[in-house]
Amino acid sequence: MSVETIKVPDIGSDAADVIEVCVSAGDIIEAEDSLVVLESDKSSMEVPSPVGGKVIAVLVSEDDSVSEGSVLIEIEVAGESSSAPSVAEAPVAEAVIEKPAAVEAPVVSSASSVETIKVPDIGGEAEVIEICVSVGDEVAEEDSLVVLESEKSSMEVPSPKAGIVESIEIKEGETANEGDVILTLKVAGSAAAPAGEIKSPTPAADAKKTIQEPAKVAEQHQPVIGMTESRPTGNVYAGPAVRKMAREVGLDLVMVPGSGPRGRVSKDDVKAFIKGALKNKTQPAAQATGGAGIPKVPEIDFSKFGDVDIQKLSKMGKLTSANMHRAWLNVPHVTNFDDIDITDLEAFRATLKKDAEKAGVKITPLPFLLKALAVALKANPIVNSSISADGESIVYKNYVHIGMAVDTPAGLMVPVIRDVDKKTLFELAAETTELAKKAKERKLKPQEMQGASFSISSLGPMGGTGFTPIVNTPEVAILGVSKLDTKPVWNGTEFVPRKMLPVSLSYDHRAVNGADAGRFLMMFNALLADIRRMIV
Ligand code: CAO
Repeated sequence: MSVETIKVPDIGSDAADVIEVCVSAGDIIEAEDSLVVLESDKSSMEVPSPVGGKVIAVLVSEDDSVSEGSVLIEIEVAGESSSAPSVAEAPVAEAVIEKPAAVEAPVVSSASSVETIKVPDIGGEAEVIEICVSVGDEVAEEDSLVVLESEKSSMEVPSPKAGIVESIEIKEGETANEGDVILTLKVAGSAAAPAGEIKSPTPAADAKKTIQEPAKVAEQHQPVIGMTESRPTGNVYAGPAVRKMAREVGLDLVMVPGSGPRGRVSKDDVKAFIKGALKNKTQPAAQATGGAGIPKVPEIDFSKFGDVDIQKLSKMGKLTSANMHRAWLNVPHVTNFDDIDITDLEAFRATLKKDAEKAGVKITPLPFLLKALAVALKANPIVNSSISADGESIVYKNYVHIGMAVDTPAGLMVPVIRDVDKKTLFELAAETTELAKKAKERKLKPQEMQGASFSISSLGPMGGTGFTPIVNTPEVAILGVSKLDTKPVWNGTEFVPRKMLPVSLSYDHRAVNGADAGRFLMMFNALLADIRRMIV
């Protein structure tokens, strides 16, 4: 056992701020894991551990100012002490320069409008591990051109100017030294620029900008879904150990959302991404259609912006979340909207109140909606179907079981009213009340939540003027019901007040097309507008 003390290496600047501490006391780390990220006025630098072991003391905090030789971390190294570097100095010399390139960086000279970009001072030989551009590419200022890596360090060389890549003078795998030509760049709109102007290194402020933008880079993951081969990893904020790990498994780091501060990609992010990708691969084809390659939303520490409370999701909440996500990813949703004139229905409902009371039930508009749905579903069987798991067939159901979304303190539950087409209005009223009560008291049995062929989500008075419900796949459609309102309706000669019920039908466009949905909704509308049609 020995204790290694890691100090700040030569950072080419008098002082630097600790902008990130990547380890805590007690952490077991491997050689090359990042310990801290330092940022001077000119550069950003990750200090990797030269040895594996246990962190026993972290001697700096974020925002501390440090300089060459300041003590950062103490690491207890397992095994014989003689095999490890004595103390401090050795690892200091091995510090990784992660993104300082813009500062010292590209040595540039000009020939008319063509700039020659050269390898900056990287403290010795480095291997070209990645060329991030191709001939003809249009690059913006600070876009990464190449990634260089020495035995212990990794560095991105950003473009000092916007322009078009004219030629690339190095190859991946080659060894590069300071002054070697990387590429030539035709600088857009600067043909008249005097040669001397572009010789000046990229200003420090710009360098900082490059360094401080990895969060943006993380956001940029969004549009690259599915682009596994073509995007360079150059713009990814990750340390050399992580890059090495990604290279070893052939992973393009641009695909991996970074969960670290400022979007930094960690080894854990890489592992989680690979696990997720493998899981998606092993899922049945029908389920895997949506999830593969969807990048994770970057983790944000909201407490940085204000006081927060964190509450664990209930089992129910997690289940709902997973179901919603699966449905959203797998189902191409379309929603049709309609307003239904239920003035006459409401008048009839009022006349039923006493009878309903006698029968011990409460009659809301819901049982009417269910009855009309049953008729419309039987007449439009595609809306009451499912796509088979292999995606090869449509399964038409000769039963009408309707799932009813119920808002409960524990979350959303969807008990199922079976054989809706065979039940009376009062039976449906009694059953919806009973199932909603059971849901709210968490007394539903699993079988009472299974087997729906269609769903309804009645937000009623809370429903506003319309919403787009999510199809409860493998069902292919769901009806959303919004708030009943009295509105002026033109009857051909005048505007008259009518009770209008807004509804929305979301459907799986793989099974139900717009005309199917339109026909269904027209029929449903007509049935409710004149409920006598239900017995026709
Ligand atoms: N517009 C205006 N008022 C309506 C209405 C509508 N569309 N639908 C029902 N109402 C009225 C009812 O008539 C009742 O009025 P009274 O108390 O004056 O008689 C009142 O609103 C409350 O009705 P209810 O909610 O008790 O009964 P319901 O049959 O309409 O609905 C249930 C039952 C279980 C569906 C409902 O309670 C519920 O939980 N809805 C929320 C569903 C949900 O969360 N969906 C979202 C899922 S996706 O996140």
